[in-house]
Parts: sequence; C-alpha cells; structure tokens
Amino acid sequence: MLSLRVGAKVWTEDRNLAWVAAEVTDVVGKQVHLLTSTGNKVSASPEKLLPRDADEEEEHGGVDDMTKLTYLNEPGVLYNLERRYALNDIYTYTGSILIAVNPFTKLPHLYNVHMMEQYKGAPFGELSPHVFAVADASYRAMMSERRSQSILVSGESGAGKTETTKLIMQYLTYVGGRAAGDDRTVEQQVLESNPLLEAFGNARTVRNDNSSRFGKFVEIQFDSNGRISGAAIRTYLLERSRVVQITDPERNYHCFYQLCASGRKDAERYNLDHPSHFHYLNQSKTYELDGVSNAEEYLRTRRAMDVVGISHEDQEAIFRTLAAILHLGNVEFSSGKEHDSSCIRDKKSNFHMQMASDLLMCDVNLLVAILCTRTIQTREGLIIKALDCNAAVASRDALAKTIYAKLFDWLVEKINRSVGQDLTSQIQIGVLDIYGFECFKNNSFEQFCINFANEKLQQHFNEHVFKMEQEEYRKEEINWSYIEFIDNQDVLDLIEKKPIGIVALLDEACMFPRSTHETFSMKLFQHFRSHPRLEKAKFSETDFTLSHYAGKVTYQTDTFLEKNRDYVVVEHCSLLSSSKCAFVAGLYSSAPEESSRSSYKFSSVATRFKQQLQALMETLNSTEPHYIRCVKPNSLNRPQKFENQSILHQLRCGGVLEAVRISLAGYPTRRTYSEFVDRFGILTPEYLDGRFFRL
Ligand code: AOV
Ligand code: MG
Repeated sequence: MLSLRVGAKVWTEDRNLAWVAAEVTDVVGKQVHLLTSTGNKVSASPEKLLPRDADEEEEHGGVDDMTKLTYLNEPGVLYNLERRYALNDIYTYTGSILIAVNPFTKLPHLYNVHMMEQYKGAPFGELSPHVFAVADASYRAMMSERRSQSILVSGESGAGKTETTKLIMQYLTYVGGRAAGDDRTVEQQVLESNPLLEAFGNARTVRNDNSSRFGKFVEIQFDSNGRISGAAIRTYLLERSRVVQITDPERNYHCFYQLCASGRKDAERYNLDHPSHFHYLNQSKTYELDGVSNAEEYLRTRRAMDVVGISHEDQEAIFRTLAAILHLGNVEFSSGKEHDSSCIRDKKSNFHMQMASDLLMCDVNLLVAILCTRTIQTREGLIIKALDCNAAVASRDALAKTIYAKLFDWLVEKINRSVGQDLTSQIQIGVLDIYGFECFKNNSFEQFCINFANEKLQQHFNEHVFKMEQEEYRKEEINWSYIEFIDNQDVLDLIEKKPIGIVALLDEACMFPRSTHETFSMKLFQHFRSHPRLEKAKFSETDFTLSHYAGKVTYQTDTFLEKNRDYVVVEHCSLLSSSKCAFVAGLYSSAPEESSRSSYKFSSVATRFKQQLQALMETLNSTEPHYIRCVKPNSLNRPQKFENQSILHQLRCGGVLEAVRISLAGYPTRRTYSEFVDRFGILTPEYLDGRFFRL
C-alpha cells in the first residue's frame, strides 16, 4: 500500500511528461500536496499516485532487468529506460525479452569483436543486456536442446529492427563461422546479402531514412558441430507502388540514386544524369540522405554483388534494367488521332522510349504497342483496343513495377542459390525483420498489409508470452492470478477471416469488373457496422479506420482494388521474354497461363500475403522464440531525446508492461521431467538405475 506521509516518493501524472517524480509535502484531507522534480507544486488525489523507488537507487544508472525494480509500475519502467538511455545503455531486459532503445548514433564500442568474444558462452543475464546475449542464448539453446530457434525483432518504423537484425547475423556468423580468410564463405555471403537487399528493398520514408519496404526471414542453418552450413532467405511483399510514385520528402528505392551517382561506370553509359531529370525520382525533391554518399553506396552494392556471386554480366544487366525503368518513366503520352487513343508525346519521350527498349533489348515498336493498346479476347476473337493517355500511363507504370518486382525476386533467388541451403541441417536459427507498424497522414493498401503483418507478429508474441504461460500454470495447477492482456484475435479475424473479412471482401470486389472502391467500402461498412475495431472515417465516405493493437489507422481505399490485383499482362510478358538480353528474358521466363477471358489474370496480392504470413507463423511455431522489442525514442531520429509519451505508448501496445509483470510473477525456466533428469540426473547417479525413472 502506498504510504503517504510527508517526504514519501511518488509518481504523479503529468500532461507533458506522462509521469513525473514528486515528493509529498503535505496531506490535507483527500488531497496530497506534492513538489515535482521539475519544481512545480501540484496536488493530486491519493489513488492517482504510484510509489517510486528511493532516490539512492536512482543514483546508479538504473537496473538492467525490469524485474529488479522495487516498484514495478509504468513510470518506474519508463524512468528506468530513460536513465539507462542517458548513459547510452540502450539495452534492458524484461525477463528474457530484450528491450532496445534506438540510440540514433553510432556506438562502435558496443559491437566490436571484443564484445562478441565476451558474450560468447556467457550465461544469459551475467553481462550487461545486449543483442549479442540474445543471439548467444539462442545459439546455446539450439546446440544443447537440438531445437531450432527464432529471434523475432519488432517495433514501429524506425525503431531499429533492421540494425538489430544485422547485429544478430553478425554475431551468429561470428560464433558459427569458419576461420577467416576467404571472403566468399557462406557466412560472408549471408552478411553481404544485407546491403544488397537494402539497396533494392529499402527507401527513405518520413519515418526512417532506410526504411525496409519488404519483410525478411533469414534462416541460418547449422551442422551438428554448430558451424554454419547454409542459409535461406524468404522475403515478403515488396512495396511496388514506390517504384512509380513517391511524395516529398520520401525517396524511391536506394539503388536508383546509387545508379545515377555511378558516374562514368554506368550512369553515362545508360544516358542517365541527375535524378531530378527522371519522373520516377523527381516527384520528390529529396535526392540525398544525411551522411550517405550515393556514389559510395553504389560501390558497396557492387561489392556485395561480387561477394554474393552475381556475375559481372548479370550485374551489368541489373543496372541496365534499372536504367530502362527510369527512361520508361519519362515516356509521356498525348491523345492520338482516333478517339480515346494515345501516342508517344514528343521527341523527348521518343528518345526515352528508344532508350528503354534499347536497354531492355526489345523491339521499340512492340513496346510502344503494348503501352498504347490492349488486346482483349472476346467470343468473336482477339480485338485490339486503343488506350487513352491515362490508361497508357497506367500501363507504363504497371510494366515498370512488375519489372522491378521481378528483379527483386531474382536477386533473392540468386542469393539463395549462391549461399546454398543445407537440406540435411536439423538445427536453424531464424531471424525475422519485417516492416514496422506504420501510420502516416495517408495510408493505403501497403500500410494495410504492413500493419496486418505486425498484428500477426503481435499475436505470436501474445500467444507465446501470455497465453502459453497461463495455460502452463493452469495445467500444472499452479496458483496464478490472471493477467489481462490485449488480445488482438478480433482484429485478425476482421482482416483475414473467411468468407467475410476485409481481405475476402476485397478479393470479391477485385473479381467483379464493375466494383469500385466505393462499392467495396460500402460492403465493408455493411458487414461490420457495429464491429468495435472498424469505423467509417469522419470526413470521407470510403475511408475506414482500424483500431490496431498499436493504435488507430485510417486507410484510404481509392487504390485498394488496383493494388490488390496482381495480374500479369500477357503482352508485357511475351514482349520481355523475347528480349535479346538473357537476363531480361529470364525474368519473364515463367509465362502466365493464358486466361480465356482476357489478357489480364487476377491473383490477389492480399491473399497471397496472408498465406505467406500463415506459413511463416507455422515455421515460427516449430521453433523456440526469442523476442527483441525495439523502441523509437523520438520522432526526430535524434540521439539523446527521450519522448515519454510516445515511448510509453510503444511499451503499452507492445505488451512490454504486462510481460514485466508476468516475468516477475512466473517461473523463468521450465523443463519437462525427462529433460530435467537428462540434465541434472548425473548429480544423483544412485537414483538413475531405472528404479525411479523409466524414461
Ligand atoms: P526499422 O528497421 O525498425 O524501421 P532501422 O533498423 O532501419 O529501423 O533503424 C533506423 C535508423 O536508426 C538506422 O538507420 C540507424 O541510423 C539508427 N539505429 C538503429 N539501431 C541502431 C543501433 N543499434 N546503433 C546505432 N544506430 C541505430 V522500418 O524498416 O522503417 O520499420 O520499415
Ligand atoms: Mg527495417
């Protein structure tokens, strides 16, 4: 019970700081008078106050495990993180969960070889909290239990997931690597896949200069001696719309700016110059990133390609294809002679058209034809329909997007083939790095998918930390007080349930030619009129708001239908598969089946994504998970700025506070009876003669 004598140390709520430390100066009736640490005199009612650790304990830089706090309450947890953060102690445990607060500054002393050596084999919790400790714990667990592990890194956009993932991979390749020397070892290739995939799959957003626009699950395989024997990278849904459409101050994918800065090597050869000359890049006036040289990054990407084993010929083809996409984006159309038709606008557009077809090594007239017309199969046979200017632009953009997406898939496959899988490996460590929860001013289909993935991951966390724990106690009939946690099953049902969920309704809309985003939204509101997680947005007839685990997000549905339709235009396919460049033709080698009704074949992006996530969850469920929760300390991406309100929000949504309580109240380790005997039986050999234990 909180003792409210004069001089008692408490926390009191504060509008700006969320919580502020205070001392009781007087108690008058039902009001407690306080002096806050910020020097204000305030009064509050006793039930609003929380007890605070004594100041003496505050002197020594906080505790490294939240469960060591004397008073385990929200402000205590928050303040502990803040104190540690001020000393650049960015890591803190909550039982076995690691909380990592993004330092937004380089901390090289934390991540060198010396550090890795220290954490190698050290019992968990003995040294200061560290991402290496989590990686080491999973490696040890894998070796001793012969069971696959996974390390799941979560947190909102810009919180530090990708950086954390890279550190984990660095550590695992360190402990599981072979002797140094050769730079084309499996582990080197695994590491170099990171800068390569970042060049093609990361971009600047308003939240993060190096935001992952795809999800990634890297499975590192080990042999029975604990040496790395192979790896497999699975990627999830790359954001395609970015290739053709960006808004200031965001950027397109890094690789385009790198290519433009490559100077004599490539840029000149492909008639490229400053990004401001290209429509796909100049929709935003942001071309440079703070502290990053596009030219140097270009060389880095090239080096990564060398290590990963991409031939110079293929490298040349990759950058040539990127250049083709940029030129394609500069092709403009004007109205053609006939009604509702289009043609290439002017000489300049003609030049870019010629460049694009030269670089893709395909026939320029055919390329013009597939952009300005569409072939439709009718009962009477094939007819060729002219496209108006808008439709031609859409066709051009669709082509650019599919080429890019195929290029990205090619890279992933190439890395996988080059690194090689060890199909005999029984033990693996999977590291998951997805795009973090996003809530922008405008949110579209991409954010919907990204947030859906985060809901899934959050559920895995919930299930594991909470449901399993409680289930276990119930089974073993251990006395246990139920801890409330925010279950997000209802949001997931709303999104993915069949036959009626958001994804199912969207697919249905995509299959009916006459549907529009208006009819889709109408259906949505009809079906879920009183659903507590879904609302109609205030100032729009078609926007909807979802109450996600991490907060409310309003989605604009305008482009949902179009973005969910993943059709391959048969003409695009047949043109590019006939390219004289083997690389380009190879991207389109798997021709889609001829659809009988039209040259467009619908397959649902959202449904495929949903299935991929399902498969991922199944993989994760067969492993022992380790969690790292990344926290973004401020929205300015600056060091040493700790914004209480937003951090508290992240801790609350991520279930960190409940996890603290669970770890505190629960039993940290558990073994089955036979595991226990296996491990500790040796201490009492006299009992192991089979009389007591029949295993
Ligand atoms: P994210 O992966 O969580 O966002 P990143 O890992 O890209 O976030 O981190 C964003 C930026 O924070 C990095 O570019 C670094 O500048 C900085 N940073 C993060 N962790 C560290 C660290 N341990 N040490 C130093 N700097 C760090 V997103 O991909 O947007 O969800 O989709
Ligand atoms: Mg990332």
